[in-house]
Amino acid sequence: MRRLTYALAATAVTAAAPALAEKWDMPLAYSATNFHSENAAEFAQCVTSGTNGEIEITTHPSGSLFKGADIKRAVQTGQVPIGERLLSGHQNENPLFGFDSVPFLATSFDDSVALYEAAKPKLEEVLAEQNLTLLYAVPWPPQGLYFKDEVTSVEDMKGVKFRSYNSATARLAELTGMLPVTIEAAEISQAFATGVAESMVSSGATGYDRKVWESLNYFYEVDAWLPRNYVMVNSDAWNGLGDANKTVLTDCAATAEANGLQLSKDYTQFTMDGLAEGGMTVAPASDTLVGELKTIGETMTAEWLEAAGDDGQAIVDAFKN
Ligand code: PCA
Repeated sequence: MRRLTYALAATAVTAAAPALAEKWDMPLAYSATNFHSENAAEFAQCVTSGTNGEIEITTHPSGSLFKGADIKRAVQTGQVPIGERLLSGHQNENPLFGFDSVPFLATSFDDSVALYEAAKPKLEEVLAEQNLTLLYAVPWPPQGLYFKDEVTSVEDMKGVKFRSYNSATARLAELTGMLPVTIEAAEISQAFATGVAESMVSSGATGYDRKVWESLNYFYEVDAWLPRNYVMVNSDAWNGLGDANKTVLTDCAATAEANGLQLSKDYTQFTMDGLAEGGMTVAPASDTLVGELKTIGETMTAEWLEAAGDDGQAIVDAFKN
């Protein structure tokens, strides 16, 4: 009897002993002041306090730990357990990652959410095959066009040096006769200041965050698409967690997804106002330009559907129904 009591006591002591604290470094591609990064920092805090420090997440913004283009591989290979990246940044690897950058497919926040829900099961499957577990995803505000000089039609875009952030934006440049150069958002202020690039497609939020009015003069609202950032965990790291900590991460992720969406909505007008205060002309694109971009959008949609095959078509069908 006594032996049994001791045995039970020993078990109780083991169970009560605090688990070894894990420090998780979380690379982010975008600057600390960007709303995605601020949201990720809150998510990190939520996990750290929710797990009583058993998992302590530290965010590393601006591509300071891993450059944007290297973050997914770093998480996949376990160099870091968690990270955030622009999802469509991987569409050259698998067209499905570009479902949210098909021009004019989903142009509002509501449609962005519906498209994401339609794509999520397949997205999770593709990520799982790569040893990645999806935690949350947040859309950027609608994408518009930035230029140095006034642009009223595609004709005005010919030969302009254009900063791209994924293969869809590089293709857009090609189809409008511009010269694409891939540059991470964290480095665009310098690229514009030195003339390496003189235009881009992006959100008001990124232009505002990077103070592009120092080099550029026009922002045309196009609402072409709303690309997402997503937060992924290495699946081995995920599987190694206890159920309680998994629940904390999942709950904090759900909060971050909801908060991030709201922040993105709030930032849409706020940052366009900020661009105007910085001295830029902020206006809807001309009817001519919109019409021409829609035609280009049809070409790009057809190309994406061709590349993404049945899975891509199934996402579009689920979104439209
Ligand atoms: N900002 C990011 C992606 C989309 C956006 O609005 C960027 O320009 O890199």
